[in-house]
Amino acid sequence: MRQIGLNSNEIMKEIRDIRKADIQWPFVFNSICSEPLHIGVEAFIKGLDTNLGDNRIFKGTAKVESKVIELLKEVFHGPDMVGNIVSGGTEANFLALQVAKKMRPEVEKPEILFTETTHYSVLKAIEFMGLKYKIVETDENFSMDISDLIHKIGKDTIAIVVNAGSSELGCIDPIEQIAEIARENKIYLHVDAATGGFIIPFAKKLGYSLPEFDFSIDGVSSITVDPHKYGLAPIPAGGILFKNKDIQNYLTFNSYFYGTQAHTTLSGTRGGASVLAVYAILEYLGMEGFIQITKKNYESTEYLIERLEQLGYTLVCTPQLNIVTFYVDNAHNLMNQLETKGFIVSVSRRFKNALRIVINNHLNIDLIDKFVEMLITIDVK
Ligand code: 0PR
Repeated sequence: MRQIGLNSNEIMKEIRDIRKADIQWPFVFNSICSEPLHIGVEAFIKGLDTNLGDNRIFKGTAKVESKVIELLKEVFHGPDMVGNIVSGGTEANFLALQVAKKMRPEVEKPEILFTETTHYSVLKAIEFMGLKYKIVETDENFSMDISDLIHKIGKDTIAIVVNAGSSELGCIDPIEQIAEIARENKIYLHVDAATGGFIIPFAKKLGYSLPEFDFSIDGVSSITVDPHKYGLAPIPAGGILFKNKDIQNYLTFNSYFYGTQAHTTLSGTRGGASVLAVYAILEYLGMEGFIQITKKNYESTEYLIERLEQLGYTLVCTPQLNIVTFYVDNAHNLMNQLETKGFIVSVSRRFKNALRIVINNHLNIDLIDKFVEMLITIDVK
């Protein structure tokens, strides 16, 4: 570290230069996260010194977290829903599996079932928590295969994790059918809607026919839904929602100080800035604002698909959300070439011969045109 500190102007100039090396949003075609809404950033800044690990100090901000959950009750059809704004989808998935594990102390080798399309945060949680798992097969739509699920359920199965939708393809599992099976077998059902949580409810209002995924389904115990993805909040802002307080209570950890509230999250010290940002965005956009953003994202997605199909590309699957994956020759090489031209796309390890494009709020039809023109230049068919 330097002996004598620099002046703030110099430091801020360096910070601005550093940020110039980051890819600018109009070129980001692979991200489930997006440029946060300005109102969210403003609210975030107002909360930089807050810590929801100590609600005795930050009484005002703590109340806002309850308000956020209250606002989301209607969106996710959970009248008795409780939850927290956490660091992201990974923490939310950890918390859900921890509840599932604590609910079944009698099971010696607890096992979790999910498909290969499930986000790797679930595998992280399993490894950290010493759990076992089995992969359930997917059907032709890359959704959980019901007959294989029934086949794989055993006496040690404590939880099923389903996608709404998957991070690679945006596929939604048949959650209603799975919930029925989970209920019959008394198995905890967690929905990972980190990606789809801020899309599906609004897309349904626009008339898109998408499967049910939330607490309206009897048997769903918890949902991961991330404001820092399609909720357009600044990072970090994940969300864990439980159907009711009795379920969340399995997570309760007492602090060792009198008067400090019991914790239900992984982090102790927890920034309230995220909570203020999420609240500001929910209030600012309202249902109608989210519906309009979702409409634009679907129109852009449909436009991209149309252009790709005109060029002769074939989709890996018909997207349910705003993720488009299409087959190409030598995907890795194409991804690298696009990157040298400034465009970021992804190639998944499972679909090695396909490019994956994520449409989010920072993209529009003009930017899609620019991207497609570049694709044509590089990948002449
Ligand atoms: N569950 C699902 C369905 C997800 O899509 C993700 C992240 C998670 C859980 C984990 O959430 P956190 O990353 O908030 O802990 N999905 C993205 C992905 O892996 C994360 C991401 C976002 C990656 C933007 C790259 C990027 O530029 O695809």
